[in-house]
Amino acid sequence: MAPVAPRSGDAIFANVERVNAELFTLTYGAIVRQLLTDLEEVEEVNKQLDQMGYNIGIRLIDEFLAKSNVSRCIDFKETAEVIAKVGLKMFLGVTATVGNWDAEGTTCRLILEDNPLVDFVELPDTCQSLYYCNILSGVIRGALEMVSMKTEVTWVRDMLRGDDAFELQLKLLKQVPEEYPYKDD
Ligand code: MYR
Repeated sequence: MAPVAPRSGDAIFANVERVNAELFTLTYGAIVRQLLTDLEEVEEVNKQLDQMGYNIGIRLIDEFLAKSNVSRCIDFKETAEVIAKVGLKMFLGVTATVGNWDAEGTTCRLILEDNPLVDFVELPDTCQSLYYCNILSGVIRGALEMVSMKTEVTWVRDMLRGDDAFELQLKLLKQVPEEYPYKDD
């Protein structure tokens, strides 16, 4: 029998990454399915996914800032680019294209180049109003809130609902000025 050729470290890591990504995708699918069973109403599941994402986002921002070395953004346009090119890449392995800015520079849209959350997913007819990826919009909203930006993050296109892309709208509602934490006596 021919000896088994050892695989290079790179090949093993690529394989581990792929398996981790699949496990993550399948685990997320199982969570959504459980929520649908428990909550029954699709609208409630949408809310719950958003809330779960928010709870993750408010914690994940620390890891993001520590690992990315990103410093304060000068405006919301820069923030959106950082999310699209650094944040999504770091936690989801994808990037997005930012566009469709309004005149004030407070609303834009992000088109995801890919969406690993939906691999293997098909929505049954009873769930056509489900925002399956609402966890993601919640994560972004939560993370931004921790850096003083109150936002509304919504899906405007969703391929699981028959659209031709995954597109998020980011709307800056309020930028809370950060206060100097110490009082001068
Ligand atoms: C700042 O001005 O303080 C920097 C703001 C950077 C915010 C970046 C938020 C990253 C959110 C990551 C989303 C990941 C989704 C999977």
